[in-house]
Parts: sequence; structure tokens; C-alpha cells
Amino acid sequence: MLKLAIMGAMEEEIEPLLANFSDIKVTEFANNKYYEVKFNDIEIVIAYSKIGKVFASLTAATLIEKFGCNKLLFSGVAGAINPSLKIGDLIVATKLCQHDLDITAFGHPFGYVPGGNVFIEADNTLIQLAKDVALEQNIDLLDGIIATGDQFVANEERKNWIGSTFNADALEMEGASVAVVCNALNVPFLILRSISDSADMDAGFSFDEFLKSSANRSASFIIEILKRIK
Ligand code: 3QA
Repeated sequence: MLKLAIMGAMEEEIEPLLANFSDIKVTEFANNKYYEVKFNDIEIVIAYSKIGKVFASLTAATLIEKFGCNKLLFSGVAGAINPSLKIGDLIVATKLCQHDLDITAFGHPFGYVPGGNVFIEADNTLIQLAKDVALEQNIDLLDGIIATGDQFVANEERKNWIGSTFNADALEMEGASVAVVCNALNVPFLILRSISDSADMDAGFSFDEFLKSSANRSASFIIEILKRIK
């Protein structure tokens, strides 16, 4: 039986999802709120984790271990690295890495710690479903690498370093940590993001201006996925 988790990091990222439901059961746990809803016959638990890898890991693990979710979708915004990505454009992660994980002093590559992997792959069936939705809705959807770290990147140099080191197309602050948790607990996951800024000097302003519209785009796409998910 499918029980679906949908998470975002910020309230703005899940608010447009919650707006689709009227009957919502709210449970408080670990300083956070979990919103249980039903869509057709699918049980869904929605939550925003708060910003960053630690909060995102806690929320993903809670959705899976406490609420029994067995598939997870992440919806939110991201900074673009790939110059073909413009504000509002959608990207689905093929694989994710942690750009701020660094024990290179011991000869290991960036993003690696023993027992882990530099990249975690997302679920191919969910990626294909996203591509099907994009095709059907005539929406451009890039599939690419997303790099995650506990930094709001507003610096061209840092952005380019992340781009060249991991071949990453976009960056954000939660995806890879959610990926690590889902991978360890054997839960298929999808990370979807809509671009809010280009992680450059103007990123702060751009983010403030486009957070809502881009978060809405990502959420609308998630709703289309919901209509087709098995
Ligand atoms: C940024 C959000 C965090 O959850 C990661 C948005 C979009 N552009 C980014 C960039 N670098 C890193 N990540 C992103 N999300 C939180 S800071 C703003 C908080 O405002 C993706 C993302 N360039 C709080 C109000 O004070």
C-alpha cells in the first residue's frame, strides 16, 4: 500500500501543496508539524523540515520511520548552476551529492566519507514518471545533478567550483541529505526543484523575489505527479 511523503524545506514550499486539501490532520512531533491528507485513495503526509541538511534528515527519517511513508517526493526551489536553467525552470535530480562534505585532507574525494558514496541516485521509476508528466503537460524538465550543502550560495566562484567539482546543474540545502536517508531506509525518492536564483551575487534578491512563484511551480508539478503515481 502506497503511503506517500511530500516534503519541502520552507513553509513557502509546502503551503501551495496544502492549499489543495481541506481535510488535514495535524500531528506535532520533534518541534515540527506533520500534515496528513488523502488524495484520491493515496495517504499522504506533508511536512516542511526547516532549512538545511540536519533538519531535512530528521524530517525524512520521521516521515519514513514514524509515519510509515514508503515513497518520498521533495518539492522546492534551487539555485541554478547550469546556465540553461532560468528562473522558474524545473529540474529533477538524477543523483545528488553533498558539496560541503570535505575530508580531502585524507586523500578522499570531495563529498565522500567512508561508508558513504559521493552520489546517491534517485528512483528511476519516479524520474520517468516526472518526465512523462513534463511531456504530457508540455513543460521543460531538465534531469541533472543536484549538489546540496549547508550554505546559501551567493557567490559566482563557489557556484562554479560546485559545478566543476560535481558536474552539478543546480544547488540547494536539503536534497542530498534526504537522499541519504531514503537510500539507507530503502525508500524510493524524487527531488524536484524550480529555480529561484542563480547562486550568484544577486541570489539573495532573486530568491526573495521568486521564492513564492517558483515554489508554486514545483508544487503544481507535484500535484500532476500525484494524479499518476501508483
Ligand atoms: C534558502 C532555502 C534553503 O532551504 C535552500 C532555499 C535556492 N537558492 C539557493 C542558493 N543556495 C542554496 N540553496 C538555495 N533552498 C534559505 S536562505 C533564505 C531564508 O530566508 C534552495 C535554494 N543560492 C529566511 C528569512 O530570513
